[in-house]
Amino acid sequence: MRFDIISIFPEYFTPLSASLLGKARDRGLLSFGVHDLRDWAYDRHRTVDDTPYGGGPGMVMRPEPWGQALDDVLTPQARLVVPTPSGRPFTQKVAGELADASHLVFACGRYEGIDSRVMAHYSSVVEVDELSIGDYVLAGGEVAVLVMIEAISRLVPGVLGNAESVSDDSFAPGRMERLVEGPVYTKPPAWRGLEVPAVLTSGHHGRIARWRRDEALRRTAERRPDLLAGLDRADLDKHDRRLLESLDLAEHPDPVAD
Ligand code: JEK
Repeated sequence: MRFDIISIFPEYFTPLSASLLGKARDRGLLSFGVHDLRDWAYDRHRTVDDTPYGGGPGMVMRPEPWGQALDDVLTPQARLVVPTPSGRPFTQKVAGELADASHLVFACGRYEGIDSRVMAHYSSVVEVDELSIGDYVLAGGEVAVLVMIEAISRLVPGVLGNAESVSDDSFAPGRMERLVEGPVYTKPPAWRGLEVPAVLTSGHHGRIARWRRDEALRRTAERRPDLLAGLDRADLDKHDRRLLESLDLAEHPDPVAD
């Protein structure tokens, strides 16, 4: 899979050479092109921004450098991803859809964002996704692109080892869809007076699976009542229902958003 990133701060992307992504690149599974938008700004000061039409605070990115850059970098099979606080939510499902593409181009805005005509124009050239990584305001698209690339890359076949399977992840399609995972433990069996739950060292694989499911349901109810509300009753077995009934599902202060 090929990733191209266009930004006025290309130095933000040095982490792509580290860790999991760096190894996947060295193994030929991923490749990255990081581009400085100012390379396509041809005036004497290499200007990329201007005042907003209609007035208001801040600056907006001018369309011409983006047009020059995207005409050079896009390919017919590419999808264009534009992070923005007003985008559709970037979820595990969206990450999975983007992981099926062979070429992704990311346009990182700064200031108050990119002149909307850029997205309007390229929508008739390639698939364009305006996406948001969450309900808070960043200073630009760069960090959002790092988040998206990390989430997408680990879904590309071969990037994760067999040991780190993707199907048990919170939000992964399957039985854990719409649940967060419960707590995890490793050695030593006792640490500062805290013991690992006995079931995990019992060797009873059935009981361990059931315990993990219970803890996932418990934690989802506690921390993500929004996810619990969206759970399909058909995905719950008798034991799941009994566990949920045993929990105090009284209204807690909403731990998400607001
Ligand atoms: C891309 C520039 C900064 C700052 C205008 C927006 C309501 C008006 C843009 N989840 C996410 N949060 N932030 C981003 C993101 C931020 C960006 C850019 C992505 C390009 N900025 C900026 C203020 C405003 N305000 C909030 C009031 C727009 C993002 C993602 N993905």
